[in-house]
Amino acid sequence: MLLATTLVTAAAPAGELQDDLRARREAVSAALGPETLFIQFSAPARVYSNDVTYEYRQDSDLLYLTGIDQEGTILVMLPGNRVMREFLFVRDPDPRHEHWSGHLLTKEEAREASGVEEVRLVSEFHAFLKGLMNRRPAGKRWNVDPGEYAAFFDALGDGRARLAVVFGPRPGPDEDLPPVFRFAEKMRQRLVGATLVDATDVVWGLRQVKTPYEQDVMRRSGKVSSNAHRAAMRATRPGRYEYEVEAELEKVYVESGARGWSYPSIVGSGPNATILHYERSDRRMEDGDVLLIDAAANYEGLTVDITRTWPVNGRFSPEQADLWKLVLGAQEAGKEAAVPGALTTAVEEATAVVVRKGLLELGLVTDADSEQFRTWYTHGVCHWIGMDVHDVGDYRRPLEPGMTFVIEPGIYIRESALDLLPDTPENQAFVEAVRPAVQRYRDTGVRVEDSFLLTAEGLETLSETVPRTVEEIESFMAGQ
Ligand SMILES: [Mn+2]
Repeated sequence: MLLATTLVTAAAPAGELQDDLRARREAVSAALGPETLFIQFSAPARVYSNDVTYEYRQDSDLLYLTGIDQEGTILVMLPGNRVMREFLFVRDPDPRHEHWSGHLLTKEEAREASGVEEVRLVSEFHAFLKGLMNRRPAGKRWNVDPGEYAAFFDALGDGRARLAVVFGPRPGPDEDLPPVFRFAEKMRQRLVGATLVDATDVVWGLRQVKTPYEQDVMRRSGKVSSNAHRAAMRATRPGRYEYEVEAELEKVYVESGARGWSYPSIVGSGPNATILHYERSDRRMEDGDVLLIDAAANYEGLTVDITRTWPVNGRFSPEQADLWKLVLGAQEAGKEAAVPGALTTAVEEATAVVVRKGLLELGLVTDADSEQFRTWYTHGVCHWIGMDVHDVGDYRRPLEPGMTFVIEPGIYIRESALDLLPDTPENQAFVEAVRPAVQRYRDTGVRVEDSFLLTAEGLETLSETVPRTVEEIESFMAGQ
């Protein structure tokens, strides 16, 4: 409920967000056309244990279009309507619920927070839909302007109407239908005269290019997460536990007004730095380890994504510095490739060129032109960021100003990676040749990840204040 509360208490500039939300909805409406009914549901609460739920996480698309962070909210848009093109359904007043779980938005508060003029109670939703199906809508303003819904009703009568929802990824034939698919199926049987259309590309395509308002929030979000990384760097020393550093990191989120993390913090020292999604954070950090932290806050509903790897004792060993400089160089190459009109695959490819060559120089591969480098360079490096840390958006779409993304090359020297290779004569020769270098670099993982906003002038780094080079990190950790 944080976002909605923030809006009502006007911590954000009054009206700026609401203007943005309105423009987002208008863009969706324009793309869907006047014969379409668009419906977007909020996310359900999810059970953590027995009668305890997880902290509520709103559906990103509903949040994007309404700014309402409350369960039981539904957005309906009828772009062909004359006046009431947007309807917001919110939970009915419930004093007992408010006693146990806090304030529920009144219709007026929901109207102010979202900028949707027509707010109704969710208990009216089914009657509203039944009215649409029968071309005789319920609602107090029906008699005022009987032609309000004419465009949609005419389309329904002629069999041209469309029901649009964000389907998202399709489930496999043996998987259960997600709720939006079940809803669409019910509607298909009852909303005679309408065909189902998928609004995923429309909504996710919009989310892919951040509005000026969102860009400002991304900058603030980047600052909070950058401060957290700095605090974590300063809190690191031999003998402390990973969870102690994690506490210092996440403290910065909360005291900055962020709700918390946007994904569970990855705080891995020593061999744990080679585990991509390490979550336990229970190891004692030793002199000579690196610590890899991949973490970011959910701030006003938007997140960046930052990773740094630093020496626990404040000084990189020669081997650690070799690998760190290699990923920094790869990231630099990726940044140069991240220009308007380029594809993210070009960014990936630019980093790989540097990594292939660097691994050959370190003796970790024997053939820079082969796929050997994938033994140590195991994941993609460029993804969108926004409301979700791996944000929605088409990777076939060329980069354009307003897009936000990360470049995150990482190298992980796990000896066991050699055991995964198919047992062929070529691989046996490869394993034999690289074994000494693997011994030298074993159990070391390094990843550098910065968050970027592409502007017409070039890349803006949203994580700029986090020390990055060997020299920057060492002098920062020394307290200089
Ligand atoms: Mn990432």
